[in-house]
Parts: sequence; structure tokens; C-alpha cells
Amino acid sequence: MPLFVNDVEMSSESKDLFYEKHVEYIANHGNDQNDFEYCITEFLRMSGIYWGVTALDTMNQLSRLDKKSIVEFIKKCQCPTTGGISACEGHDPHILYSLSAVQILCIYDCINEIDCDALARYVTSLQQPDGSFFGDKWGEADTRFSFCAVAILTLINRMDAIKLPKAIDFVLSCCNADGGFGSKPFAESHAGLIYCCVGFFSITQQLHRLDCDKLSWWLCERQLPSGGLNGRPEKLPDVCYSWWVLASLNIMGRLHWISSEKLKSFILSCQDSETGGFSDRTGNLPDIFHTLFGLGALSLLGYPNLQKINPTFCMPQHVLDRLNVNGQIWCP
Ligand code: GRG
Repeated sequence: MPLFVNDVEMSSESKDLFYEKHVEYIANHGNDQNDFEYCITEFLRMSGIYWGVTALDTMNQLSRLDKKSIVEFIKKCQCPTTGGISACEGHDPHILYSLSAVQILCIYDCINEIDCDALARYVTSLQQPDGSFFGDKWGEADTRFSFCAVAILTLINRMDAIKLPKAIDFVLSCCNADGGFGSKPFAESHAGLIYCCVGFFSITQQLHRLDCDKLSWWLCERQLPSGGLNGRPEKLPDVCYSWWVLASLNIMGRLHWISSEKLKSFILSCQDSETGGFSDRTGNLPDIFHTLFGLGALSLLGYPNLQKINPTFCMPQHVLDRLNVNGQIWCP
């Protein structure tokens, strides 16, 4: 089967999943705390841990990480005044890292290790009069943060902490004429932001407010000859869009609208056969972000020996079953 680099055809056989290599890659990630890449990614440490924990749980290897030290780290990142959680000790709290922390604690079944009431108050404090959410006290509103708000509150069972009808109106106001969604009203449609909006409507049980056919058609057009998906027209494919696009199509019950086989080949071609891990595109260096979203997309495609992953929360389904939490899935 032909493979493509940057959407240029190259000859190579379709590969299998380098399961053991990926487990080692993730389990050893961050072991060398003097490593340059580790140091310069401090600002997103909490999400980095969430990507690693979720990827390892998807491969049934969660025991390879030290739960105790991860939970202690998270507790130290909760701000005693605002209740929000930061990426790393000494950093400002942010709604995105608060979500990553909550996701990790839910996976480890110990959400009560943090002060959930204080966290709910933090989310309340970020909601604006138009229903949108700031990401932090510095004041940038974005549909990503609307998703984070409802995901956090659902996982800690505190959805009553925000004005939900207003929050829904804001996200609806970000729908464009092409059927897609952007970061704010009239902002360009983008697959990452579409995931946030579709995930938002899945969590809030409002999928009927979407034009799923039109939106899914826009998402299908993201598939390129290589089988990989881009995030918006005229851009290169990237493994992370395998997740943002596929999860959105899955939530809308239209995963079969793209070629799964071609996408699977593209994702597998982005593995690093020496170090383990996935890169954004064939031949590039791997990183933990693309590793989670490559594995997550393969799980959505039903790849063998991977845990089923939930398309709305990007967490193993068994965790959400235990919490009795489920995003709405649309049946066309
Ligand atoms: C729980 C999985 C999970 C996520 C939390 C933050 C968030 C919710 C999702 C992020 C969604 C996302 C990737 C948004 C993209 C934002 C954006 C406009 C990226 C543009 O980046 P470029 O221009 O990329 O570097 P392209 O591929 O468009 O060139």
C-alpha cells in the first residue's frame, strides 16, 4: 500500500503498532529532568502527564507510572486562593490544566484528593456575562475553555456551578456558515475547535442543536490522499487531527464517513520504530502529545489490544463507566 510524506507518495509497507516501544517511550518520558525538552515544556506539564497517563491506560500499562508522586504533584498545583490548578508548581492556575488534573485523578479514582468545591468556584469565576469562559484571570475567552468548563464540572459532578443556557448560547454563536466552529464568533473553522464544540454539545446533551450532516461533511474534507487529516483547508496532515476529527465524527455517529483504513495506515506510518512514540507526520520526531492522539485515534478505529477510549472526554471508557458519566452520542 502506498504511503505519503507531507502528502507526497513514498513506497513502504503498512506497519503494525510498535506496542512495547510506545510503552517504554511513555513510561520513560520525563525520567531525565535535566533534559532540554523536559525543561522547556514546564508550562504544560500537567497536560503532559495527562497525555502519558491516558496513553498508558489505553495500552493497559498504567502501573508503569508512579500514582503516588503524580497525585502529590497535582495537590501542590491547586491554588489555595482561587481553587484553580496550574501546569506546574509556581505557575498561575488555568482551566486547561485544571481539566488535565481532574482527568488524571479520575483515571486514578481519587478525585477527592483535591478540593472540588474550590475548583467548582474557580470555574464559576471564569464565566463571562455572554456565557463564554476565560482560560484564566488574564482574560482570553475561547470555545476550548467552554469545553474545559463543562468537562471539569461533569467529572466532579458540579454542573450546577455555571449558567448553562448562557454557556450553550455562546458556543452556538461560534458556528460558521460552512457548518464548522471557531474559537469565538466569526473566527475561522478549525478541527481542534470543532472537537471542543462538539464535545461541549455532547456533554451538555445538545447535539440536536447541530447540523451534523453539514459539519461532518466539512470534517470529511479534512482527509488527504495520504489518509491523514488536516485541521483546516490547505494545511498539511497531522496525527493530532486524527483525534480531533475522528472523535467529532464518532460523537456525531458518522465515523464511517472517512476511510478508516487509509487513516490507520497514515497514523501507523508516524510511529518512530527506534524510540517509540508518534510524530505529527511521517519521518518527524515523536512527542507525547502526538503519541496519545495517535493511539486514541487507533482505539476509536477499533485497533486490537487497545482499551476503548471515550470520544468526548478522551479518557478510557472504563473510567467513565465507573463514574457513570457519558457524553451524548448522536444516532443519525
Ligand atoms: C481533553 C483532549 C482534551 C482536550 C482539551 C484544549 C482542548 C480541550 C483542545 C484543543 C483543541 C485544539 C487542538 C485546538 C487547535 C487550536 C488552533 C487554532 C490551532 C492552530 O494551530 P496551527 O495553526 O495548526 O499551528 P494548523 O494545523 O491549523 O496549521
